[in-house]
Amino acid sequence: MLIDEIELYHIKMRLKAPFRTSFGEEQDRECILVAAFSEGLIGWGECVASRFPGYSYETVKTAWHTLQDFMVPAVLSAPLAGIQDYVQRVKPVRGHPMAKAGMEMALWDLYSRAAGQPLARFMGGERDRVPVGVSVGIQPSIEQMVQTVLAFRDQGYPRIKIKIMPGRDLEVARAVREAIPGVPLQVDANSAYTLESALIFKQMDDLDLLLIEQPLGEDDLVDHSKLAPQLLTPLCLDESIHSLDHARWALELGACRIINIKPGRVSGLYEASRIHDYCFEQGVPVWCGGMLETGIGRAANVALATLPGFTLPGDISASDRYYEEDVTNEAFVLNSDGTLSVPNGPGLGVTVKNSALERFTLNEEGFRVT
Ligand code: NPG
Repeated sequence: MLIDEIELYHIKMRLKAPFRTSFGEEQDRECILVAAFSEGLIGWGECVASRFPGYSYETVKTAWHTLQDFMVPAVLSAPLAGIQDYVQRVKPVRGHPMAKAGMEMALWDLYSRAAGQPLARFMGGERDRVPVGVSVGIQPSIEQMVQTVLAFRDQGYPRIKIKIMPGRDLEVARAVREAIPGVPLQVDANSAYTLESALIFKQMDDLDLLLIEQPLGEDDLVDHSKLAPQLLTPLCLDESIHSLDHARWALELGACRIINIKPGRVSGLYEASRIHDYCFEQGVPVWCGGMLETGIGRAANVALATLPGFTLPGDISASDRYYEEDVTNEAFVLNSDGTLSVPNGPGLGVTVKNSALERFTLNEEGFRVT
């Protein structure tokens, strides 16, 4: 496939409510949208790097540079033989998984559109609905956390995740557990602790949590492997897993029993599906994480979550959980059974609303074959 043109859009969208984690607060979400043009078709991708390097070292600016100087030339230099060809071409670029993944998503959209198939089918997924949950940021008080969780429970979210940080952990989790007995609940620390805090996590064993996500440092598989056997609750890794090798190492070390897969964190849907396949063979449950995506990235996450090993509900909430207005014409809506429906149109199955894109765009640039 010959890609004739790539457009990059740096966009900024106001969240309905600020989203606070152990590494900071976001009120406006910034990201990069990638449009790839070929043979009259357009494929869209979303690069999830944020404005601030708190979750990962990548930012909108580093991703723009990496896309412009390396991914765009890799794609425009010669006709592509497929997704794997792209993956090989960008392999020499060390790191920068979110930039790689944003471009890759646009190519997945293009290739599945060209095949006339929904991306989910193109990737081998079989479900037409995927189970989802909601992720609730750190709130100003325990009471506000409980109220926010109850409101999401009442909206029909069947699984709740709450963010925790030092000083706002056990008591908050206990209050939420008491408010929603029996509802699947998990906590996410976003790497905010060290092994010295093991006791806090041991005390969480009484709360019947589905999992504890990324308690320790991103590069700390060793201490995770020391913490995991001290707990009854399964540990799940997010920030620590950037590739299939990381997943294998973490499982071999006993550093986790569950893996959160985010396409942006692992260089794209290709590596994401390889991690899925490996975990599926090993009987290790996986679930799809979220990064407050627009309708574009959300559609890709929904497609990924149709693969059979995604047995736990994803952080893939309905569009109205995040934004008053999305950049896509189609919205994802929560079904009464706590799922999102998989779009059945070709590719990602969503289309870009040009008027919204124009309003949200801070900067745009086009690149053509010269
Ligand atoms: O629903 O998309 C969502 C948010 C899920 O909690 C969520 N994401 O650490 O997993 C995370 C967190 C996140 C959000 C990370 C934004 C980075 C940026």
